[in-house]
Amino acid sequence: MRGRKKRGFMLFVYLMMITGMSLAGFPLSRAWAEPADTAVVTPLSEHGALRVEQGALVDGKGEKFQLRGMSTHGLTWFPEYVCEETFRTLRDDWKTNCVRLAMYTEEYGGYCSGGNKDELKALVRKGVDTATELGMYVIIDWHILNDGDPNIHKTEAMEFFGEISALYKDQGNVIYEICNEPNGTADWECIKRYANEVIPVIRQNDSDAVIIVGTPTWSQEIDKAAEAPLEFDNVLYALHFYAATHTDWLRERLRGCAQKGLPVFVSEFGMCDANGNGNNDFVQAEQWLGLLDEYKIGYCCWNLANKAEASSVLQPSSQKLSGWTEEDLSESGKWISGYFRQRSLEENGV
Ligand code: IDC
Repeated sequence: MRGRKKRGFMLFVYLMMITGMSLAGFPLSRAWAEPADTAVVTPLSEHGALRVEQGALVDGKGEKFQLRGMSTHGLTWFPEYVCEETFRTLRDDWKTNCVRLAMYTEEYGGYCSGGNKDELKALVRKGVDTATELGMYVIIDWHILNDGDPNIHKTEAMEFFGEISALYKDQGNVIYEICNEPNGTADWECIKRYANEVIPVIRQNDSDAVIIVGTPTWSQEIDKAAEAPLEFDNVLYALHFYAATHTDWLRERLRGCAQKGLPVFVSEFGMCDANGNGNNDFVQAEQWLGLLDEYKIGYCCWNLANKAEASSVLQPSSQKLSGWTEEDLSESGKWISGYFRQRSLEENGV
């Protein structure tokens, strides 16, 4: 319906609403007069498509916006958590607004090392579609790790992102993370070469998609990106930390880059050691998240699984996919779910 026709119809509906009458002359039900279900207010319906402006991620209203959420473990290893009931608990109980889908490229029968490509893509689609139904933001993470240089699997990355971005080109909630943690010989020049080829593949389908780019040394050297940023807009640079390993010195680096106006995103962090295990350091974690909240930088916590390691938020004994209680949660799970809730309470009163 366009132009005059649409205006005429809207005027008619408006008159009915203010007079409280239906087409048949009966009073309008509440379902007509008001939104039927207040739960339809979702992170996405409230904030819309995101973009990067003056060094910060902003929402549809142009206000600084923090993504907060959980990262899955490797999709191949823990596919069961990619489902509606899990994501709903993360949205409604943990008060998060985004999910990161970590698809390893080498480890664990990864996408480029013998993994079943069709099954993995189906899981990614299930994750994106589930997040979309719930009005959450979703990050598609090309999880390089052992394969330290993203150029090693560049051709596959270009194929993958070309295919997947064609599917989601019209959606404002899908974010592309093109290389989790470059390391080893992959310096910033290497990463830029890769990004300069992969980003246009996504942008060809979705010209304003937000894209996260990993930085050298397991996504710690954001300063290298600050010295020589990419020439694309709507790009965020990844900083990863593990609170028991990375402390003041990395926070100082973040401060420096944030003050220079570099758009940073913490697409992965843990409260424990960088090996994903060991002891949690909640004092350091609190300092980290406090700083990120101060700068309104978003973050995703590693990892949503029940593996026997400190970074997994669920106890190995827990088989539940949703509605977790304290007994289901590991120490890190209790802490981070509490943190998410507290932030939501402070910001939104719920
Ligand atoms: C770890 C997992 C662990 C798995 C290992 C594989 O927690 O179960 O055996 O990967 O190598 C990262 C990586 C992330 C790591 C995590 C903890 O992005 O894949 O997950 N970590 O080591 N960077 C820093 C820490």
